Amino acid sequence: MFFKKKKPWEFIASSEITPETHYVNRRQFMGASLAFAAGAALRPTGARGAVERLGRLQEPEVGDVTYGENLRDELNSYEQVTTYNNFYEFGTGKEDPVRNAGSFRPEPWTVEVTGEVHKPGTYSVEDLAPPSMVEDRIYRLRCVEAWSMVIPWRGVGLREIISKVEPTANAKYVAFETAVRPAEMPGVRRPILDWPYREGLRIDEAANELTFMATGLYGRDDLPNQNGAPLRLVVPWKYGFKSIKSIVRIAFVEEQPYTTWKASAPHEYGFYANVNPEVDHPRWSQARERLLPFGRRETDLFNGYTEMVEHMYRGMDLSRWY
Ligand SMILES: Nc1nc2c(c(=O)[nH]1)N[C@H]1C(S)=C(S)[C@@H](COP(=O)(O)O)O[C@H]1N2
Ligand SMILES: [Mo]
Repeated sequence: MFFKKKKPWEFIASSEITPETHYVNRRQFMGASLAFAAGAALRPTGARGAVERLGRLQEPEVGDVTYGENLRDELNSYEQVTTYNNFYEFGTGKEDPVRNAGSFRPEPWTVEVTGEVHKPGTYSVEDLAPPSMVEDRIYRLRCVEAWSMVIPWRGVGLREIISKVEPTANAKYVAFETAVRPAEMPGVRRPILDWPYREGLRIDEAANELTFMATGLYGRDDLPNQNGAPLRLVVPWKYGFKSIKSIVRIAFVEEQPYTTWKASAPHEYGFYANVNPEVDHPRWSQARERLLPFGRRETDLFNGYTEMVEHMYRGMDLSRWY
């Protein structure tokens, strides 16, 4: 008898993904969502000033939730996934994206594909992620701030997009850029980061089977604005900041591209940014993480995806990946 080995995104059956807005994980989240709401209420809110120092960004929030025991991996609720976000174009608070992204218009949308490709051009979201190719995948998202969520995404493998645009042999890296729309994105009116938000991957990382371009979540075909509508990257073995949102430009390039967080604080954020419990952030440990809304777990090397990615880093110095 032949057993097909399960892919890492198949461990939670897709039948458990429901399109319900208030999907509640039966065993955990009845109590948890109350704890989450209480935590949110206790968390300091209010506008932080324009003078906010970079050193204060991407900082772990501690003391605002009650730690439970290490939890099994269970889906976070739709509400958690769409109301606790990092998307600095809409502000630096966790509730800012959901609060401020309402007037963002993700339609119509085009993505410019440039550089070392045989088929450069302006593509629609449907060109890049045709409905016939869309699939659901459950991934843990591990933020560098030491929290994680388990999210059921919908979208296409980035490798499908790469094969469509046909990189040349000179393409060694892929660079991504987020939209900059001051009228719709209050965060970009302030120099919080060096806009546009930019991220990148080595070409083999981009073509890895795990690397995903999300166009929806929770069994829905569209992505909420605060999660990066209409299309955003998901790179589950790397810290969340690599998973760039609302992408307008994809460039295939020869040299390692400029990336926003590395440029902002090179001593704190690297290009590779692979999840690694043994390499602490200079200001906090990465050994453990808060599994939102109220759990706690040990952090896994490569966020638990070692088997599918470690071959790409053989010979590299683990301690320098940060
Ligand atoms: N354009 C853009 N992309 C971004 C960010 C951002 O501020 N701007 N934040 C990143 C960070 S730090 C994280 S943890 C994830 C959060 O994704 P989520 O809000 O969908 O959970 O998005 C990443 N992508
Ligand atoms: Mo993050």
